[in-house]
Amino acid sequence: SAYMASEKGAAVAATPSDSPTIFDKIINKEIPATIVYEDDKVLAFRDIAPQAPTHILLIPKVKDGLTGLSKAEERHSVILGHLLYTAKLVAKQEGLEDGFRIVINDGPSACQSVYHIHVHLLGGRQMNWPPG
Ligand code: D5M
Repeated sequence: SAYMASEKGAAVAATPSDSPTIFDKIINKEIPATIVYEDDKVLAFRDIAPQAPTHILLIPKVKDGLTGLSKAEERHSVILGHLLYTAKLVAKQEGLEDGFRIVINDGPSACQSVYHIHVHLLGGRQMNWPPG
């Protein structure tokens, strides 16, 4: 894929900002993505650089300033809850009966590379702890 070879490199290159991201193009169907779940508020699609047999990103269709979790305001509580509940539905849909991992990377130290909040849903293999 054309995605940057180094995930860490991509994260270092990304500057936190509220500008439109590649995820807006996915929401607007301007670039292809493998969408696995969609409702009026959220979109779930397969990560282009999967780190597990199942690796799905869940995003709000309207960013509303939510570049990352650290920017959350009280008004975002409903969409944040809906993202997590949807992650559970998609985990079930993906057959992740034995467990799954939810990750939200926030900021440069966590290697966030896209500044449109997204929940990673990972599964289909044994996860390790602590994470990298
Ligand atoms: O995660 C950002 C994630 O976004 C990273 O795992 C790659 C993924 N990504 C980037 N571009 C695309 C497209 N076009 N389709 C699907 N997935 C994509 P972060 O937590 O910011 O490091």
